[in-house]
Amino acid sequence: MLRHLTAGESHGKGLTIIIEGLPAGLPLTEEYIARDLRRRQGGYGRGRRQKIEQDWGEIRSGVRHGRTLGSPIALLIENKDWVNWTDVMALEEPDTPIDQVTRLRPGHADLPGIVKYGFDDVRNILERASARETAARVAVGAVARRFLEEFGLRIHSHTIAIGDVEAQVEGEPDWEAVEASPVRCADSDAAERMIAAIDDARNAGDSLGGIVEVRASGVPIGLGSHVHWDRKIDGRLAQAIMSLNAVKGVEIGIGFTGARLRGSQVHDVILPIDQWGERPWRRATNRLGGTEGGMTNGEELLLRVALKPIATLPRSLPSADLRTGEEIPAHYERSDVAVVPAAGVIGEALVATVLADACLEKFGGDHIDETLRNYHAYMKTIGPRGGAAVPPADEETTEV
Ligand code: EPS
Repeated sequence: MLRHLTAGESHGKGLTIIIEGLPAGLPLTEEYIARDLRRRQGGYGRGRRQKIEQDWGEIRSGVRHGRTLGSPIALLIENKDWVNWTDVMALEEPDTPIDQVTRLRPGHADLPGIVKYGFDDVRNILERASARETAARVAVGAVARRFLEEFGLRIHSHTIAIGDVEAQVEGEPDWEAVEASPVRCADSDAAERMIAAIDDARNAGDSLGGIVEVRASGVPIGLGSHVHWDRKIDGRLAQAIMSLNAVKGVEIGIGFTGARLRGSQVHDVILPIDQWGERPWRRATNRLGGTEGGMTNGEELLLRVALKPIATLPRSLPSADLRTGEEIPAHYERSDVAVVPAAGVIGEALVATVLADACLEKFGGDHIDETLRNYHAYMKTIGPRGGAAVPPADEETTEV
């Protein structure tokens, strides 16, 4: 329902994004999108590139007088670094030969990409494989988030590990503390150790990975479907998350831990109506992370994302040269040390994009008012089938 395409190379002119399928009438501004773009660029462990870029999504179409038109939304994010790469990234054949990248980096797209596409310059692969593209995905996610706010749905993320340093966070993290933390971690003691670990890795010419958690609250029951594999919400979320550079694992709820427990220790007991509070069909626990049978179950959505350390290493790993096949250290230009804090922000965007798509599928509508009418009507029907009174749907909610 909500489709998007991104285009752009890391050191080309910029990133181009087209988003299609949002209803008309949704308030949307460039400033709103800029907030998430800025959050993605921050975080301790970033390299020199982020000092050059100041990402801003210019809305080129699909919005008039502050509201969406229902037509495709086109966005442009300029690469400020492009001016330093005009020869290397020129559209035309260069007059003098450009140095080719042939020293393959283990862990990056270099080797499979060059073999698959038949090039002899790895730059033709690495430019698009670069995580620069995640700026575009965050712009899409920001537009999706704006739509989801209309349903009172909120999405946050925080860092739970960098390298072998793990945060101790019980219950709901303090989101303000997360946003203020250089590593986006709610446990300030762990945050200090994470920063020290990043410094150590940088001094050693190495990189670090980690784990982030993405949480979505206010998610209505019944997004996705049990009826077919590609409609299952958990499958769609996992696919979106796994499409992020460096991700090697995704867990929903207690994930792998649940595999070692008994059913009675895992499944979330359904509470009776007198214990529901503001939302219907509440659970005593949320170990399954908000999905059952390929659908959201009304509990908070909990996803954990494992990132491998960045593949570009100042102290290069041994590798082989594309031309000769002989041993040579891997290519190095410049890189981040850790992108775990940024990955949380990108994870939010990916979850927002999937949930916005699923909300459109469920509630439809050509204008946002129609979408919200359908949403509120649905929320009125979801109580006990015998007709007992249910807590009201969030009819007043238009913003978070
Ligand atoms: C990246 C390498 C670095 C990162 C880049 C992703 O770029 P450069 O080679 O220009 O220093 O900074 O990420 C971004 C540009 C960004 O905006 O996140 C890579 O190889 O994936």
